[in-house]
Amino acid sequence: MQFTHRRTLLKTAGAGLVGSLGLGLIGNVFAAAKIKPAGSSALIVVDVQNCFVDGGTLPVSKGAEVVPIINKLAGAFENIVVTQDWHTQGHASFATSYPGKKVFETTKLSYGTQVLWPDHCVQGTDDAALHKDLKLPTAQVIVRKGYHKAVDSYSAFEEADHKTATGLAGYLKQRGIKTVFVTGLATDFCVAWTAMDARKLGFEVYVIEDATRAIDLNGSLAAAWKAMSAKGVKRIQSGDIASA
Ligand code: VGL
Ligand code: ZN
Repeated sequence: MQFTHRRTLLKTAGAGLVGSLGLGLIGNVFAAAKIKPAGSSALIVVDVQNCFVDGGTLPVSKGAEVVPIINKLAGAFENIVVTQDWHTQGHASFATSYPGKKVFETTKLSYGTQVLWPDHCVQGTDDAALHKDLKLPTAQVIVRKGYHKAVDSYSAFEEADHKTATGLAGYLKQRGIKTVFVTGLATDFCVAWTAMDARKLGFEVYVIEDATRAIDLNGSLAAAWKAMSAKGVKRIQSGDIASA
C-alpha cells in the first residue's frame, strides 16, 4: 500500500520515474530513481551534422563527443526526431552575404539581430550531412530548417521571423507527444531555441546537457541556460535517463 503510494508520488507528467530496483526495497527507490521516457516522449537530436564538428565549416568545440551519448540514449526512446540545419547558398545568416562584414559579427535583419556565421550546412553538401557515426535507425522524421534564404532558423519549431512554422509542433502534437528531450548542437543556439520554443508550444522540456556542446560566443552559453531555465526547461544529464 505504502509502496503504491510512493510510486504514484514519483510520477511526473509525461516521463515516468522508476526505481531501478523495481519491486520492493522501498528505501532505495528515491536514490535510484531515473527518468523512463514514456510513449508520449520524443528525443530531439538537433543538428549533429558534419558542419558542426571538427573538419566542418562551423565546428563546435568537442561537438563529436555527443554522438556516442546520443546513440546510447536513442535506445530508451520510442520516438526520435532528427534535425538538420539546411541553408541555401548565399544565406542571410552567412557573413559572406554582407560585403565588409566578418564572421561572428551581427547585423540587423527585418526580424531582429542576426549573428553572421561562416558559410555552413549548405543544402545537399557533405558538410550538411548527418555525422557518419550517428546511429539512429529508429528515428521517424528528419526536420530540415533554415532553408528560406532570407530567414535563419535556429529553432526546429519556428523560423527566426517568429512567424513561419516548420511543422514540427503539429507533427508531435498529432502523434500525442507531450514531452521532449533535446540533445545535439549547439547548446546555446539551435538546442536552446528549440527547447524554448517547445516550452512556448506547451511541451514539457528537458535538455540533456552532456548530450550537447556549445559555441559559447560572448557568454552565449550561460545566457542560454539562464533563458531556458526561466522558461521552465529542465536541465538533466544522460545518466538521469533509464537505459532501454
Ligand atoms: C547553429 C549557428 C548557426 C546550431 C546553426 O545548430 O546551433 N548555430 N546555425
Ligand atoms: Zn545555421
